[in-house]
Amino acid sequence: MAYDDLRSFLAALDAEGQLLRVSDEVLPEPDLAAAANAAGRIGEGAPALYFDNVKGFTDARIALNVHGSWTNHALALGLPKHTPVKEQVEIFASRWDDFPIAPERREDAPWRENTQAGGDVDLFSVLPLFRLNDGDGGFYLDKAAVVSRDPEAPDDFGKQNVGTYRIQVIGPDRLAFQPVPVHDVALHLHKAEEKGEDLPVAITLGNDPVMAIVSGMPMAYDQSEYEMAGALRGAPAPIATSPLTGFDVPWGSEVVIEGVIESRKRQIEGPFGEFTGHYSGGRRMPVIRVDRVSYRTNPVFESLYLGKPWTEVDYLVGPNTCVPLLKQLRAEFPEVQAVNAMYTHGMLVIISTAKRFGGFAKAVGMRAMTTRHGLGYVSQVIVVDEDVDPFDLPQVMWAMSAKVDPREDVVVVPNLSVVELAPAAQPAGITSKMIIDATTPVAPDVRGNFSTPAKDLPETREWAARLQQLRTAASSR
Ligand SMILES: Cc1cc2nc3c(=O)[nH]c(=O)nc-3n(C[C@H](O)[C@H](O)[C@H](O)COP(=O)(O)O)c2cc1C
Ligand SMILES: [Mn+2]
Repeated sequence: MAYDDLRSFLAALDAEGQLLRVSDEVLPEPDLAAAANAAGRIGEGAPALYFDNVKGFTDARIALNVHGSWTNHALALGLPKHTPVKEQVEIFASRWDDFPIAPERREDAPWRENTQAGGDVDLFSVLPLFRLNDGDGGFYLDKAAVVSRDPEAPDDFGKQNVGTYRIQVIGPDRLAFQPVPVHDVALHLHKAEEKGEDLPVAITLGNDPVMAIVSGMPMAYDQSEYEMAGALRGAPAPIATSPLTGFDVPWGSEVVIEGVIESRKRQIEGPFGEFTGHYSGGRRMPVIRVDRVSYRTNPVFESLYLGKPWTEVDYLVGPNTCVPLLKQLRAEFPEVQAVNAMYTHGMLVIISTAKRFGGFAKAVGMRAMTTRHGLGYVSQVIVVDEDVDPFDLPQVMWAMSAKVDPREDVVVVPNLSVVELAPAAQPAGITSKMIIDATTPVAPDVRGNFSTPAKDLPETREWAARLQQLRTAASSR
């Protein structure tokens, strides 16, 4: 089942009992963010939240926590709601192999219904804005997709980018945003600023659930997020041409904001409670002038709470970080079995791999750090044997506790790149990184006493099935 817009997905969540409508009057602050924060504290399976009675707003519809549980993530991918997370990652990886699926261009985009342009642009009249964490410096659009084109290749569909970057609303027609240097929009902006040109952008808000996933996914520079959305949906992604920039934007979005990133201008943005569980400070960031806003009648404003994990962002960027790393590693090392990069957008990654020779696992770890995403995020890598499941943390802890000789198996490399947001970085943007090789040494690496591993008994598999049957029979009595 592919959802063409946020509304149809909210309806599907509702039908599955995964949308909680809060109809009692609430305060915009702190109720909205506190409710979304709480959704991450009530155990697995939390629903999306929908508010339409918010004090001070006469006409607001606010959706939060839309991807904020494995249940909702499964439904976003059109899977049965109880699909275990490891299986969701496997299915995600197999759908990736269908990339690219060309998008389908449609004419009748529903966000064409209403327009503000030029001096009439007033984002405060369209969006029911509220702050998330109590130290935030202002109002944020933190689940929007930013569409931009490579100024040197404006007709290259693959190089047109769709990415999620936090956006602060600093005026009725002004935004500031934070492009991390390893990301595609930063590259586009760099090219435009070299020429002294503004960079046009289209920002889409309230997107279909798969667009939200691909927009935050670290794919290769020239891979199209729309063509990846098609692969993940199992159907072409519906797109439309935005009226001002002419960019390709999701057909079903609630709001489309167009304008330019003003060349070489910077303004204070932040602070903002981030995915690291810490605030970024206020820093000088690029600014956007908004020239046109298109929006649906009765738009739904979607936002996302993030802070101390786990929150919605951790679900949203869990599988979508695991799978690109898996594919990029396997392209060079087919021995790699599985990648669990679900901790803080892959700041810590667990990789299982077969080994060709001694030292191999450490090479796999180093490669993870030098992937594009790795350059900005991957700071700690735990490498385990192919028979250890990186999604089964007790097994990973067993490998760490039983197979690691700290002096030989922990590699620390100083002064590598990381996002400025990494709280442990020193100075901001620079960190040491670590590989823990928790694999069994293989020749010519002859260390330790690993010659007699205790393997599961040959009959165990049969007995596991038997126990399951006996248990089912007992519970149905
Ligand atoms: C909710 C959310 C907020 C994000 N905020 C930012 C941000 O402010 N700046 C940034 O560079 N990346 C941010 N990211 C991460 C990027 O979206 C992600 O790494 C993605 O791969 C970047 O796309 P790109 O590779 O096409 O540039 C955010 C992701 C999510 C899901
Ligand atoms: Mn991209």
